[in-house]
Amino acid sequence: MLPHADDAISRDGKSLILAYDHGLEHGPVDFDPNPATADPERLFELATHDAVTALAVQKGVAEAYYPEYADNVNLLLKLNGTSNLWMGEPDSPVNCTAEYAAELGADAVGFTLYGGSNHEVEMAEEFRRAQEGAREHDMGVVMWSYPRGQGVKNDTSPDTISYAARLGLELGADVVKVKYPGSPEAMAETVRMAGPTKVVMSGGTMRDDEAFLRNVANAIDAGATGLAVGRNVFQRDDPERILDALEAVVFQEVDPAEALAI
Ligand code: FBP
Repeated sequence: MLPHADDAISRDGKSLILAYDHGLEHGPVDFDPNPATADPERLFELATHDAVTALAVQKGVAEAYYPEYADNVNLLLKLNGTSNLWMGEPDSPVNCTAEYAAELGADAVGFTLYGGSNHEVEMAEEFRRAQEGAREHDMGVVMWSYPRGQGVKNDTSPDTISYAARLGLELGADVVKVKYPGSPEAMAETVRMAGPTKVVMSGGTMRDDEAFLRNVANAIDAGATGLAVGRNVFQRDDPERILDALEAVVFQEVDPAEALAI
């Protein structure tokens, strides 16, 4: 990683990446809890919230919607991604080059690596191309580091998650996005293994606002620099309200209960 490479998608060194690649990764079912979110425009509007430091989308969504929001939203372009229709060993086809991401105005690129999959070797080689392409165009690199597949017994164990974070450092990511390893102690070890690569916590679906914010606060106390979140924001009835609270927790380090009362 290079110093400051992720500045364009950070605020005071912290990040709140709004992830919106679910239409590809999971399909329309993810929009059911809040049907308005099937319209990418709704997410671009949410991404103008002060709390959001970048919006992560696939190429097609960026082509269609980003030009209108280029002045108000930082673009994190996912370069690979796969649909939920694929039933084979975890893999993620490359859908976009770093060069085209730069042409679209991306501030950073995102890339999923499934360490432990039978496709890890090819994916690592594809990541190399993406990472070096991003360097040529001064874009930050965010790795979605999700060990899974035949080589992985437990994809959320502390050892697996700290290894996932370490892959981010070893392969040259500026920011590595990992699942929460279950405890603040395990998160602290994950952050230690990532060295100068920043660690952001990945989302999931938690319906209890305070419990969700408490996990975020614990991760930050343990040294994570923020989160990359999708469903925990856009599936809520009032996504703006949780973004207000996240802004207080992530950037002002306000206690979660207090943040919800603001
Ligand atoms: P959520 O916050 O909604 O969990 O999204 C984070 C994310 O990494 C998305 O970018 C991606 O679409 C999804 O999770 C992939 O999740 P999985 O592969 O675990 O189903």
